[in-house]
Amino acid sequence: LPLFERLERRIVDGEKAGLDADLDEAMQQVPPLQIINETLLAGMKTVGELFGSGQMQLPFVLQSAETMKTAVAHLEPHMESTDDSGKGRIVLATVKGDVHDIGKNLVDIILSNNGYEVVNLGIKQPISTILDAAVDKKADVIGMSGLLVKSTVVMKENLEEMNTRGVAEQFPVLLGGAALTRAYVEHDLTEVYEGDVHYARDAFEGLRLMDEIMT
Ligand code: B1M
Repeated sequence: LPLFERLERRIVDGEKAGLDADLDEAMQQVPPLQIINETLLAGMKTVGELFGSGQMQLPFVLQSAETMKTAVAHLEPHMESTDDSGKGRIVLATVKGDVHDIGKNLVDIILSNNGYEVVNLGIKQPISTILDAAVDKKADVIGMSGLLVKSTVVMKENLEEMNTRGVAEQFPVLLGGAALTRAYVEHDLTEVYEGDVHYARDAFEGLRLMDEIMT
């Protein structure tokens, strides 16, 4: 297979052997972020489709996810980044009950490389932990990620909890993840939350929204 097709295939097959060499070769041709966006994410999309249609079993999905993480870790040091981290601070987490973190970690990388300080709390985080960290670290924004349909409900509950605690004015919220839709966030959740809530389709929209919120 040609290089970029081979790389995409490696994600689908969860094949780490030879991955680094292929990534190094790819970086001779295009920037690391483009490899992620155009090649590796295409592989993850296929994995999602195969899993969704019952053609791929969970352990293999996990292998693909691990391969994706290895690839991103290999590319990350080669990405362009600004030196400072003074544009603002975001506390970032995958919500309670949800283990998906590849997208969240991409958001972390993109924001960190573009002047933001990211406090990444990891996966399955209850709102109490997220809020404790946001207060403790004096966060400007709270970012929540979730890929399960049930996570969209958890996000709604989290926003209600923030209303109850009276911190909605203090914390604008950035939401992302495959199960969310723009309409759900910008219509339904905007009605729920007493502060500002924003939907990011991908990590780059996340960055654009952070820039907007912080100005
Ligand atoms: Co799961 N999984 N999974 N899974 N998994 C999905 C989400 C699913 C859609 C697959 C399918 O059925 N087609 C489905 C959900 C269905 C639903 O809810 N209706 C599903 C399921 C069912 C499950 C389990 C329940 C399976 C089981 O146990 N029977 C289980 C859930 C466990 C749990 O969470 N409690 C499970 C487990 C797993 C693995 C562990 C095997 C693995 C995750 C490994 C990991 O993340 N460390 C996994 C994977 C890999 C997937 C798919 C195939 C790929 C997800 C991914 O990483 N995509 C996924 C299929 C799909 O999404 N269509 C699927 C790439 C990633 C870059 O995209 O995270 O969307 P994404 O991030 C994007 C944007 O959404 C955005 O930016 C990123 C791109 O720039 N974004 C943000 C994300 N967060 C953001 C936050 C922001 C801003 C932007 O600001 C804060």
